[in-house]
Amino acid sequence: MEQLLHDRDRVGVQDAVLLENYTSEEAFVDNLNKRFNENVIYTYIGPVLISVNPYRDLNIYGPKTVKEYDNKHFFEVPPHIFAVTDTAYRSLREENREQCILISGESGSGKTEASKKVLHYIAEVTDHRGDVEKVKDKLLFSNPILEAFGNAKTNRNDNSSRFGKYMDIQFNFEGNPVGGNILNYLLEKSRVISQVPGERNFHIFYQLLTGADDALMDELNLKRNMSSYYYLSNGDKSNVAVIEDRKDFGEVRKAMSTLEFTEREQSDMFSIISAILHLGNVGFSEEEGVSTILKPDIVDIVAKLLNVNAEDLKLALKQKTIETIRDVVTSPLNRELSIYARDALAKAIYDRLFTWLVKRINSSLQPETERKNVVMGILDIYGFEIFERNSFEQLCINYCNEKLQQLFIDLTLKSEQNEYEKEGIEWEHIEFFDNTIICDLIEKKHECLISFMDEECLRPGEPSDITLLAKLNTKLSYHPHYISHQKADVKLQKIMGRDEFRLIHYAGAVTYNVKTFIEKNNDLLFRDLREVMVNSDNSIIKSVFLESEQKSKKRPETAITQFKTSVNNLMNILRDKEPSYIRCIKPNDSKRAAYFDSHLVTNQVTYLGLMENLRVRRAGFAYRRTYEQFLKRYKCLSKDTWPNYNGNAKDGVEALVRSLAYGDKEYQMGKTKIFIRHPKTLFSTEDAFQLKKNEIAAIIQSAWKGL
Ligand code: AOV
Ligand code: MG
Repeated sequence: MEQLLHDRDRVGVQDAVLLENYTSEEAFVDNLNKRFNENVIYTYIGPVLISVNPYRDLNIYGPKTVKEYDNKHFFEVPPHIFAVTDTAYRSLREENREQCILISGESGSGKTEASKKVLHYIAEVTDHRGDVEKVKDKLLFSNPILEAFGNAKTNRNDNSSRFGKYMDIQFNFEGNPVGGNILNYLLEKSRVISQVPGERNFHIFYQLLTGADDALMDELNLKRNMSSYYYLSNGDKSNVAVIEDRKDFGEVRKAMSTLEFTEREQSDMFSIISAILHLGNVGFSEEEGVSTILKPDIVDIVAKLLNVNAEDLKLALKQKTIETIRDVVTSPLNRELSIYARDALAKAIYDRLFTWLVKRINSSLQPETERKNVVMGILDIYGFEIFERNSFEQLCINYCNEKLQQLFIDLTLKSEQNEYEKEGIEWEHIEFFDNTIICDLIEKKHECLISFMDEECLRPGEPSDITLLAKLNTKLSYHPHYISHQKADVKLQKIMGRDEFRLIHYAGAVTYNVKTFIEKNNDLLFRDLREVMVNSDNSIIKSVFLESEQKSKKRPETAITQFKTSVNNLMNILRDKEPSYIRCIKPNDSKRAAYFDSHLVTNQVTYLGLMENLRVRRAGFAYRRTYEQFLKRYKCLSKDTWPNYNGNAKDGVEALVRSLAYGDKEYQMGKTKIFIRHPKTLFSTEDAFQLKKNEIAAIIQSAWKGL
């Protein structure tokens, strides 16, 4: 037990709570660095797991390691994602408590890999009977499908998730998985139509083009040449060494059959992917403000693939119909608007295909019986983002992180408080930064950023990004966490554009550029195109467009309001579960093994609020253990408990600390645990223990020799 406690010079401490200088960020990062250099990537802050991406295979997830962690107490084994998962799983099984594993961290820090390890561990330690195995296969195989459609190569991560994901695993009373359910959040659909240099479109496009056999290619009217497709043309066309599209495509097809996708469903999906590729190649010219389609035969191909009427589609790309109270007005589009309509269609189709896919996977994951099951949720969601240029997407993502941080504060403080109460120890008030003020600034009814944005988007007349910014500045400048250009000091004004505003998030200040805010928030698809899609004979297209048509008989909700609703639903799902936290950290920006960039790590430690977390954990007592555990390890340090002791554990510990001469303020005795205030007390006890152990070993050895 606690074998790493005494090895702290070389591998650092396994729980940051034991750092002597716990308020120092430098000491904290140093400790991570020390461990990283020894290939130890996991460290705790109390129950919270910190994971530093090693960027190489460490061989620490195999069957031997699973066995080492299976059904072990958290403190008996070194920090590991398996330990956290095991603890959550035991609590679910033995106490019937619903669990959630919350994984956060910036792009490339290892969130998705961590979520897979959790699932992998659960799959390993549960029954291997045929029916259970089948459910686990489905859970595991949902990943390659979702990653094919929802992940892409970015400059930060070759396999970056471009959507947020929450997955429930449902367990029966025996503790075996019987089903699952996935919720998806905010797919980055703009990637379908363009990518920044060095990045790619979603994996599936490349997988299809390299992996499909000739018959399928013919059927889909596709050529293997990537540069034939405009929507792929500005992306990275080089073959990324680590991405094996062809092999991955095979995996996706296998996964689809494991999840019982029909042939028809698969062919409808690939038709849609191909239709999007062709749609991107539809060009327009313009005469006197009226656009014409340059190569109408491409539209014919798109129409055939989507199973819609080609003439209707052509018309819908050139005109828009608006219904007013009195009549219906049709007006022609100019070239720019035709391109806008084309791209909006491509994005809408892809986004809805993705949502359909999640639903389809969920229907495969439904448990066979209706019994009440207990669930363990896994949240793999985008971390806080601060880029050079931050737009609407970053606002949504950072808002979501703000809410998760709020929940985190709430739950960690609450659990500290609960433990103190349960143990009958006096609760000491802890000062901490409450980010409710920022959450309110973004989402509080009628007087927040979201409501003003919606107001402006829905306003008659000609709302623009600039009028939006003016409104935000007027209404929100009073708020301490909102900085307008005017309100900024001279130094800040120099780096802040006039089309920007700045929010002081819990994790730091972020400057947002309002360009395209209105367009992205309105998320408009012209009615003419929607009607064409509703009449499609492709079963997927028809169903997804019909569904959203029915949902939005009136005006559809804006993008950010929809997002707000889903974030708040997520918070409600998480709130009544027992949480486990995994905080992922990226060691460097170049995806390199064995390189620890302290500066970069320090930034992430700030964004993740880890120092605050540590402070809360340390506010009371650094160390706590049950009397049994404490006595078992240290009983040899007192004559009262060694070599023979038959009393109860609490009395034993009482006697032990008396002979170790602990100061009165240094510890408290709870109902089942001892609480120790400072690490140095524990360390001197630990050092004494190591000495004693060696002494005893020497005695035993000489006794052997004497025999
Ligand atoms: P992310 O999910 O946090 O980024 P990933 O989980 O995709 O990041 O990790 C990025 C890459 O780091 C992986 O493809 C692996 O190569 C490597 N990696 C991560 N964790 C480990 C590990 N435990 N052991 C070995 N290699 C690892 V993003 O989805 O971009 O926010 O949107
Ligand atoms: Mg990911």
